[in-house]
Amino acid sequence: MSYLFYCHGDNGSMLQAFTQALGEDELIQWLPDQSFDKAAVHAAIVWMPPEHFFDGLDNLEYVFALAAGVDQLIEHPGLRSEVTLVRLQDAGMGIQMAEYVLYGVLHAQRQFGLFRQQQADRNWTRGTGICPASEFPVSILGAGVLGLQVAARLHDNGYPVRCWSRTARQLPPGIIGEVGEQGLPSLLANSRVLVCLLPLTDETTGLLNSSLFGQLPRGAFLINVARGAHLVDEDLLAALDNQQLSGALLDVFHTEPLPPEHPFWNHPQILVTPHEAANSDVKHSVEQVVRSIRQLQRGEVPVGVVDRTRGY
Ligand code: NDP
Ligand code: OXD
Repeated sequence: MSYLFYCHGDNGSMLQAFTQALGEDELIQWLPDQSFDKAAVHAAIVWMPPEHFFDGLDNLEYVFALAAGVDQLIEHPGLRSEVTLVRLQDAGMGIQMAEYVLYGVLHAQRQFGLFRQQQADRNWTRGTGICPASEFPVSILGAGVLGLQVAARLHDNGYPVRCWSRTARQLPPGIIGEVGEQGLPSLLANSRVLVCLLPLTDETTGLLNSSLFGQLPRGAFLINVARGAHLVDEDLLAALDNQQLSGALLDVFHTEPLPPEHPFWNHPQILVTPHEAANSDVKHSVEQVVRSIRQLQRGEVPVGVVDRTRGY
């Protein structure tokens, strides 16, 4: 079987690792205007494929996403809905995501945003007291592969943690779960920091808006590491202006790279990072995809098959 490969931003290491791991199977690197036997391609391995990537791939059965989130693939106009989509699970991202979120939570809890502004003004004013982690609750929207690892790290660091999911989940001891729309108000009311780790779906697009911010305690801090389209940008700016929120750490944006004229770049209460909260690791990604390929060849169902009806 032939596998068509495209990984945006790959420096060659992902391509080389897949070529070695697939052995007998042919890996074709997708290049613009390159001719190859499209009929022989039954599977593709991709991250951010270009617009015409899927053109003419009439026998395509499987797409392996080199990412945890598959919103861009689900929305890709060239990808037929009957093609089975398999995503990465963790692949080294859980640990990195937990570190990133912990940094943001510490930033909020220890008032580093305030001290950063004071430093700019050479202003030596001591804080209003240090709130212990045990009195600084953090909530995570999403109790999936990454959300649960973030939750465990924050819990280990002494923060009370709540997680929100669509369906009831078995959670590790000490972590409170809230489910569905009815569970959201009490989670929000108990959040000094709100972390978004949801997949982008019809239900979750634009969820981080004025109405949701209004249900958080005054002065709460937002961390968005999921997708830019979860956030209504103007509503965040308004919530910072009226001090409903004290700050935000954002890794993902409606348009990436974040356009130079975007107000987030210069906002004193917003920290911007370039979609770097967590990167999939080459070794784990290749092992996981090749394991899934072999499972499918044996007629088994691999982990990470996307349910298109729920959108993740
Ligand atoms: P999972 O699919 O494992 O987890 C998703 C979680 O969200 C599940 O708990 C799910 O609920 C919950 N959920 C989905 N829809 C709803 C809803 N409508 N209401 C309430 N809860 C909902 O995903 P991962 O943890 O692997 O990844 C999460 C996202 O993180 C990715 O989709 C991607 O967008 C983002 N990401 C960002 C990275 C970065 O560098 N910034 C890197 C990697 C991922 P249930 O448990 O009931 O299914
Ligand atoms: C992902 C990402 O979804 O990097 O894996 O955003």
